[in-house]
Amino acid sequence: MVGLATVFGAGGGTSSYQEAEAADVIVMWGSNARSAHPIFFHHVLTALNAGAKLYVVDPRRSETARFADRWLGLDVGSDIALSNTIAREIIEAGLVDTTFVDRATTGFDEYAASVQEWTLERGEAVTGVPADAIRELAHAYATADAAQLCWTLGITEHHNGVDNVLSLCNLALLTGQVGRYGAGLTPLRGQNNVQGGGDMGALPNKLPGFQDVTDDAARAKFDAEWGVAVPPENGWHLTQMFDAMERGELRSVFVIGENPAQSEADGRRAVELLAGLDHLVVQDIHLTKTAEMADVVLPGSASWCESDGTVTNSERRVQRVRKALEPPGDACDDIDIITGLARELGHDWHYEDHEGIWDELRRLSPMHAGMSWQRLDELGGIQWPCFSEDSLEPPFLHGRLWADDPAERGRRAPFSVVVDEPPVEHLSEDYPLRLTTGRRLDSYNTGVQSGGYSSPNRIGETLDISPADAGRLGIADGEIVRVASARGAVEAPARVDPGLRPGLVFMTFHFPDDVDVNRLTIDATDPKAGTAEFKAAAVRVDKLPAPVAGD
Ligand SMILES: Nc1nc2c(c(=O)[nH]1)N[C@H]1C(S)=C(S)[C@@H](COP(=O)(O)OP(=O)(O)OC[C@H]3O[C@@H](n4cnc5c(=O)[nH]c(N)nc54)[C@H](O)[C@@H]3O)O[C@H]1N2
Ligand SMILES: Nc1nc2c(c(=O)[nH]1)N[C@H]1C(S)=C(S)[C@@H](COP(=O)(O)OP(=O)(O)OC[C@H]3O[C@@H](n4cnc5c(=O)[nH]c(N)nc54)[C@H](O)[C@@H]3O)O[C@H]1N2
Ligand SMILES: [Mo]
Repeated sequence: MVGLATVFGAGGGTSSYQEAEAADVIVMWGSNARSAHPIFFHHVLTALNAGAKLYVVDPRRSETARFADRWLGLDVGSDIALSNTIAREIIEAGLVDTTFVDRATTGFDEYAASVQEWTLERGEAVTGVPADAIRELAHAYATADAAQLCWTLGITEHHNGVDNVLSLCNLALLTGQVGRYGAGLTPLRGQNNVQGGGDMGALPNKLPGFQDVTDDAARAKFDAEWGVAVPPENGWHLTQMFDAMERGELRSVFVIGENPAQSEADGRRAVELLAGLDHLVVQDIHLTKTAEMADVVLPGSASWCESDGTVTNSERRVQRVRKALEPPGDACDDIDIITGLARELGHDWHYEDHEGIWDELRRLSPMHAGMSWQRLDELGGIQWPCFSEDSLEPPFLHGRLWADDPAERGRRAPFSVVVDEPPVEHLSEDYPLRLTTGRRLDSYNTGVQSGGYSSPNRIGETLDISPADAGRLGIADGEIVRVASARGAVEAPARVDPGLRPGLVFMTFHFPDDVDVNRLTIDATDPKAGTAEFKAAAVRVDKLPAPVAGD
């Protein structure tokens, strides 16, 4: 979101899901939507059935790549090298949308000069993707009537995730593939409501509606509504919190709906720091590994189908959720726990109902002002921004960039010069293989919510390895191996996967009670977004010694 906000001024995807169906070229870059975003991928499949072309940029031949017209299997962390090469090819082939660039962007000349060194040959050498595939993607994207560029964690979970995003925005600016129906930039969000969390100000530098914490005028509105003085300083994001724990500056933590003991990179460090806190409070619907460490557990918060409210999905669409079941036992809604705590702390918070909470947001966040409960019901959901009750904005953002009148066009979108930087942890003789981690369709994050489910097709944690590396190391499919990084080691059965290129291994993090994969990952972090480099660690894989006869 930081990257998109830098270029376009708004930290949200530019298009709606439905628009994928109107695209004639779709690029899924570091996104395995077939497994992780099946609803969105359904729209992609509709487009493919209608003749659209799909390009997938992923080090693995993922489930999504299996549907691709062309799969670009690049080396982990070489995305900027690839996008710069694509940009140079677009420029050299005369495929730049010069009208759009002249009207709506800044910094083209400097950017064009910066990618000049990225010939197809150099691109191939650095990324491992054949030059003809890079050329094909460049031409298809630039000449499409409407092209969608979608990305997820393969782009953002790197030490330079923001630069990765900026490098993809550059491609859209170069070709005018943004601000029109069907064309756009689509970052797919994680949970059903992670966008909503951001909208509501669950970010260290933002108030609800993405208003800056450091903006005096914005804060004044909240001070008046809430009857408190909102602190004017930005807070810490997740990885900065762990650094602050290490420095002893953060002594007390309140976790709501997260399981950091198992989801943080460099898990052993994370657990040590959580264990060393003076006070840890966890509010969760399950007794997680993090909750087991807590001084206070606020249990039994009601799950999503047992409470009312809204969620905002990746296409910025706010939808109501309604209570379908009564919560079990004494379980309470999260909001009741939070308002109850506020009252204990001496603030007289009370709301008549969920609509009352929503109306407070509408008073404070201009981009939500037009979304009354009634309209949300009638329309079945509304995308932000929605400034007034009589307006409905177009389904995509930044159409203004195409306006004939310069005043209407407003702020231009800047190109960004971005420099290729390999992952923080280099491969070495001791740790010669690249480990990337990610998801499978049938499990969810740290497994808290999907752990109980079993089916004959479901496999637990595995170390996925290419046939070439397995052969070289004498590892058979299903054999238990030891995987070690500079931070820790785990054991897991090997799974020989022909979709992996030599040098690359893959694990999920869905079964941490059996195999704690985050003991291996590195917590190198992008300072701009606070996202850890879950996608690139250096590891070694060893066969376990054969059991001694008679054991
Ligand atoms: N079934 C299921 N769905 C989920 C989730 C789940 O756990 N299970 N989790 C949800 C959450 S929280 C999120 S954030 C999303 C994540 O959704 P995705 O980001 O799509 O899922 P991942 O598998 O983490 O990573 C996507 C791909 O990035 C690739 N990749 C790794 N390194 C690189 C690289 O250097 N460059 C490029 N280009 N690609 C790379 C991986 O091979 C992988 O296929 O999924 C959400 N949906
Ligand atoms: N190795 C590796 N590690 C990763 C990643 C990776 O790709 N690789 N991805 C990272 C990413 S993108 C993410 S998002 C994180 C996910 O990391 P986490 O968010 O820590 O993992 P989850 O398992 O989704 O935990 C969510 C918790 O919320 C609780 N919960 C669900 N609904 C409610 C509710 O209504 N109220 C309350 N109070 N609690 C509720 C669940 O019971 C669960 O304990 O993992 C990160 N870690
Ligand atoms: Mo996520």
